Amino acid sequence: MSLFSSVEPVRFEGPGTKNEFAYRVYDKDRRVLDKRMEDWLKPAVCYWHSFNWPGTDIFGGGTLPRPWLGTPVTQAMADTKLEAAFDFFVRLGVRYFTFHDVDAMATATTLREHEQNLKKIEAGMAAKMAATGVKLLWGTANLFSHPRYAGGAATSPDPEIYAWAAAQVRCCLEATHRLGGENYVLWGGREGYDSLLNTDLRRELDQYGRFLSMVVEHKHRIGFKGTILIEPKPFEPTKHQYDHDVAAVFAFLQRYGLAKEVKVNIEVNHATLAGLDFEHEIAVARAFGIFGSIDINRGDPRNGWDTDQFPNNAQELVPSLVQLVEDRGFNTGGFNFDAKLRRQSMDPSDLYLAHIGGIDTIARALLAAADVVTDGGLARLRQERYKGWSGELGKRITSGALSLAGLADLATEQGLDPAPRSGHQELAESMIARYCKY
Ligand code: XLS
Ligand code: NI
Ligand code: NI
Repeated sequence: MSLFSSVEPVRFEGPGTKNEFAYRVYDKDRRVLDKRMEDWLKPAVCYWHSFNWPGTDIFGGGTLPRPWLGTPVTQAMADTKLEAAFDFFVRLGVRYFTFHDVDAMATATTLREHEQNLKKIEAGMAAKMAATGVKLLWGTANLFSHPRYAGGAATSPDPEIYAWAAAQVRCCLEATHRLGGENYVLWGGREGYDSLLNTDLRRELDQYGRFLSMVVEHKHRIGFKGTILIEPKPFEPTKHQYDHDVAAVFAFLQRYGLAKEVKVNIEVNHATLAGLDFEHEIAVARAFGIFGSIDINRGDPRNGWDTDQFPNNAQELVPSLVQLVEDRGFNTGGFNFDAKLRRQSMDPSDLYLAHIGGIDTIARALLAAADVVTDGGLARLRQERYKGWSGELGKRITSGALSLAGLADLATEQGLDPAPRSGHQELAESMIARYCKY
């Protein structure tokens, strides 16, 4: 028995069901193109917001019953939390979870204690995973909550704090590896600044580059085959975060020679905060070959912070899912629900309802995206739009055969007089809308 035992295992019952604790669309074994729905989506529940956040905000205390939380968190509390979390994963019927080191373990004050406590809960996780078949999508170290990290971890002005962070990451990366994690995430929550007046930006970036290189080097040393992921976010809690968006992360990876080693975990809400569309972030990551995984929690268009809401608008997600389907799915990534309940959603059943709604939403978007890709109209529209580039002139330009002067002379001599052509944007948009029927 756990806090989450009152809900019967959630099953697919189809769109007509009256049961709120059933999937209407998410049918894990349904074949979508060449893959099972579950293999396309790989939904994951996060430990942090779901079990480790009591519903506090800056104006008020916890509202959600999470009896295993306290200061400090004892091993018994961590064990109760583990029990409740796995009970939830199994009843919800998801195959993956994600966690931060401190979400799962008993509170530690020294590094030795940290290592021991993480190992203890790792043993508990390993046993639960073996018994249930639940797998780890990614692990990550929390390098932002403890007061020591107020000025950053890898970008801290203090090398002793940097060393603490390194120790935490080594423990968590190794634990993730032993647990068969498919990825390891670094979200640079405080790797940024609140004021440039007291910040040596160049030094901090070099420190961060070195940190990441050490992580990559250690990954290879221990034989971890998963993907190292950076999670871009423009700000919050800091005024400016160095991993601002996918393009900024790529520039950083290139500068420190890590572009082939590290990919990105793109969060919908973070794209919104950066003033970018989620599908833009995916497109940039694909263009640079660094697309990894997704945190599918969304923001609120009128609020300028990470509201971390469960997704509920499938149509909005279809352009992103089209890209995923065009790529034939994730490599090591998945859809992590890095999402928070609202503070008034204090019934244990609310955590189920939130995830069921969110998982059905991504399932709807997947089905629509698969139809769009099968239809082929959108791909044809794009192909047609760029077809000049497969012609002789296009090939000569992209091959590098022409200089600026050579190209200018050619244009002048041939008297080029190209007519503008329609981009058919409205048609493209209606091609998405027409398949949003699930
Ligand atoms: C915070 C981030 C965080 C990362 C993991 O905004 O989304 O939850 O996903 O540290
Ligand atoms: Ni976030
Ligand atoms: Ni996230």
